[in-house]
Amino acid sequence: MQFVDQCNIYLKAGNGGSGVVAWRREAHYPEGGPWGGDGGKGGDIIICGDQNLNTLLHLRYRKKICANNGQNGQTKLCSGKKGEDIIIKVPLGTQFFDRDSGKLLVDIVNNHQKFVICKGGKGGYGNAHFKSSTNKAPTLYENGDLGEEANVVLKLKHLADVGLIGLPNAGKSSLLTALTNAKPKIANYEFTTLTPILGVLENKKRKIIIADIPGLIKGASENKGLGFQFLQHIERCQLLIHVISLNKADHSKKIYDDFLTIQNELKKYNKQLIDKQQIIVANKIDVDGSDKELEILKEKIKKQSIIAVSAIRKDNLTTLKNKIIAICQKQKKKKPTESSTITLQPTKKFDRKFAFKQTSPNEWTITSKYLSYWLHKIPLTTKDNIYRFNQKLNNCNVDQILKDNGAISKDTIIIDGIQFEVD
Ligand SMILES: Nc1nc2c(ncn2[C@@H]2O[C@H](COP(=O)(O)OP(=O)(O)OP(=O)(O)O)[C@@H](O)[C@H]2O)c(=O)[nH]1
Ligand SMILES: [Mg+2]
Repeated sequence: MQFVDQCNIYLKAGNGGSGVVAWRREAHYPEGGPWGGDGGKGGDIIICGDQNLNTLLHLRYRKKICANNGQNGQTKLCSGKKGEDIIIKVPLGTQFFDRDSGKLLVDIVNNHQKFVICKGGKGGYGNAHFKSSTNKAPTLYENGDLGEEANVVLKLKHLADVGLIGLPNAGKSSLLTALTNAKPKIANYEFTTLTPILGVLENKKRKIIIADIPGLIKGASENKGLGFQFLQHIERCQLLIHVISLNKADHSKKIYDDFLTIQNELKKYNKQLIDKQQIIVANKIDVDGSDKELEILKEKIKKQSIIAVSAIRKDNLTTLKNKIIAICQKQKKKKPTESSTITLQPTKKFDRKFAFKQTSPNEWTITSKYLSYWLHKIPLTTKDNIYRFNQKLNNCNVDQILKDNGAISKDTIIIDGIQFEVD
């Protein structure tokens, strides 16, 4: 199976549907009044943690994911249908970053954890909404809000509790098989494991997830071999198990020197990795001459205790299991980190201050989020709507501010390419 742990996607939530202008025309209701319904809300884009997924492969070719727009309102006070939400399932440990700012938007760590990453636009009101004692037949209506959009980078960093590291052929996958329910490929050649594989060590109190990653070699931190690109998957482990083969045939130099090589590569990747708690496992104790190699290793590595095992013969695995469980039980369960929304379209909360520039002798160009928002929202197609937008201009005191800066009556104002006149 292919393994993908990073991808870029453009996300766009649905736009809200527009409200409509409609009139009640029925027998016995000579002045039926406004009857136009509101637009439906645009679909949200929601991400959801799924413990059955292990890769981002299903998203690799999805360059763009868009939710449906809300339907426009209808006559007889009928609201438009809501645009359907889109749920994107991701493996646990997937982080979403904003591509432009690099900011972490959300970290999905729990099964079924949901997060609305792009909110669908609210539907616009139809004319029935605007009926009042002073305006019994309004031709007021609104467009829906735009759905939020975002360019995101997804990075999968597995949430295993324990990471298995070591040279190729050390017996990492054999150990994973012996300790957990996983069935990784095992073979007597280097780089048998090509992608991270997770296994679960069942235990009364909690499940312990163990990650097996491709073997590391000298120069891994300069991208030699395979393991380095996968080290991100053990970044969040609390415990690392460094597996060393006691079979001399697996080493081109002294076993202790190979041990140092791996420790060095870890340090070069990220200093935090080397500070993690480690168990050193000397594997293949069943091989002839392994006793002697173990003695030498113990002599050299005095500071840390070494657990000697045979993954194949299952020697001493209970001791190892108990030690793993003892360490992991001290750890707290991971909680979702604080997540933030990308609020690209905070409705109506825009600052009323605006920027302006005199673009020719009698022409002023205005930039304002508040006015742009309302210009999108209020189609200038009915008298009432034009009047309503004028009120928005007055809210910003546009005429007065421009006049204070030299504008005169009948000068042109341009907002988003649309022309207005100074009063
Ligand atoms: N004699 C003996 N051989 C073992 C033991 N554990 C693993 N092996 C053998 O060592 C070889 C490599 O084992 P793997 O488990 O594939 O090693 P790995 O560390 O996952 O290797 P890569 O995936 O290439 O990094 C296989 O032929 C295993 O059968 C053991 O305890 N004793
Ligand atoms: Mg392997």
